[in-house]
Amino acid sequence: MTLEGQSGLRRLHPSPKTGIVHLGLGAFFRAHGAIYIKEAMEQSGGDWGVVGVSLRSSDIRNKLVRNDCLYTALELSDQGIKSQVVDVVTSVLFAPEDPSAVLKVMTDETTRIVSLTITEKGYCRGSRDTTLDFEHPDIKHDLQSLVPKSGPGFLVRALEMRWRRGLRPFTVLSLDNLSSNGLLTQQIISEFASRIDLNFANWVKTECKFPCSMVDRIVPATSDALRKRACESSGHYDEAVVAHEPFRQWVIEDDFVDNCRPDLGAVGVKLVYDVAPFEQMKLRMLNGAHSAIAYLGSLAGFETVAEAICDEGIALFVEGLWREDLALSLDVPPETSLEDYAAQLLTRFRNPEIYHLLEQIAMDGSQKLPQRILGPLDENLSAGRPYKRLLVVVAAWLRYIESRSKSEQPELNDPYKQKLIHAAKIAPNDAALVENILKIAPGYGKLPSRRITCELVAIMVQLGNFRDTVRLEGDC
Ligand code: CS2
Repeated sequence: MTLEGQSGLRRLHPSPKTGIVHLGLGAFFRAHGAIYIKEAMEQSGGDWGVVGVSLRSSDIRNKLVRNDCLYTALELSDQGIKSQVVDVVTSVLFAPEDPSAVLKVMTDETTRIVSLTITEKGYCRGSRDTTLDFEHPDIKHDLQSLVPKSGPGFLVRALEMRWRRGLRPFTVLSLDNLSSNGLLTQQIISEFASRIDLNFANWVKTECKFPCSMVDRIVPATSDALRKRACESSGHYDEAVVAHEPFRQWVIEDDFVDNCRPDLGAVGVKLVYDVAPFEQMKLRMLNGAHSAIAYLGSLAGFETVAEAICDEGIALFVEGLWREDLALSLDVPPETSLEDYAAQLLTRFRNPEIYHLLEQIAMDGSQKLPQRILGPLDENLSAGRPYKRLLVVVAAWLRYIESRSKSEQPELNDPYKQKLIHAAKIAPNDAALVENILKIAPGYGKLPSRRITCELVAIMVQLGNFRDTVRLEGDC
């Protein structure tokens, strides 16, 4: 039996009315935010249907349109599989094909929230990491044109249209793994708006809201094997299926335009005054450890997180990273035990049912390491706290790039790919490799002093002997 192209999903009830436009309709939002929103509407009502927008690929639009915009979400754990159909997405647009339709729905009076999972690189940050890169080709284009290409471009042009029409702004809700994601988004949108009209920029500053948020759920990329598995357990073939772990968490600053939002508090979302401690703990402990496992695990020849974390050396390294290098860098959220949080992370990473590819996490290192590893590294260096394991992660990333520069396959997946590969290729030795590469990516510029370069080189030499490096106990 061929399953391809068949779908058992048809909508039996009318779609909900739309209140949210989501930019970047990848698996993560469909397995996390969309499910919370569905539950909030079931609990408390409200018109919070979601128009999904894909900025880069038509793939998910094509799959969801064949499905009446429904999809299956599978919860995977050693307790078995739980499956549900999510019906909160009302339509999907592929932005490059019809940018005007995207602007139209973003300027609709009923749209009160525009949420984003456009990934770290989608913010088009410049070398200072928290500002917009006006040399970015898409931003250059979007400044000249009323028909945008980038995420920031769509947000600014839609807000501008609302301002010119005298409408209220929408809340911009960033759900990406970036430090102070709301503030960062506000900063880049304000910089862009100032280039258009200062009165408009002032309106953005005073009327628009950019709450910070922390999102958490492990969502592996959907594969054909997963689609088959989903079909066996649910009885229908769904090309748009997403898989996720049982755990989920969402913490949001409760600061929405006109207080308009779904009743997320009713379904377990924490609505708080200050997200920073939650976000920092998650970004450093979970995402930082993920990056460590991705680069060290790839160098050691593992494929998935669950496989790599079962390696004693990698597990010891990650536990040391949490205990020695990260714990002291955190302002732990109220009523939270960091030890319990770390123990829970280990269990989540070990979930044998989640086939979370190291390759998926290793991509876009130039965009991910600044908030996960370089931030605490910089702070620990200034405060005289332990930092060697953080340096090991940077060294592993450098070796990973170097190995990708030696052959075309598998290729490096990073917005700075060309520059990074070139820098690795022309480096005559490890010291030059460290200096060439760290000069390129945003946020890395402030790192290398001579001492740090030497330490990185020494670790890179040891990484040749992987097991000695990951067992960095005591002496660091
Ligand atoms: C991962 C995250 O791909 C990555 O870089 O670290 O997607 C991670 O799985 C999520 O943030 C978990 O909430």
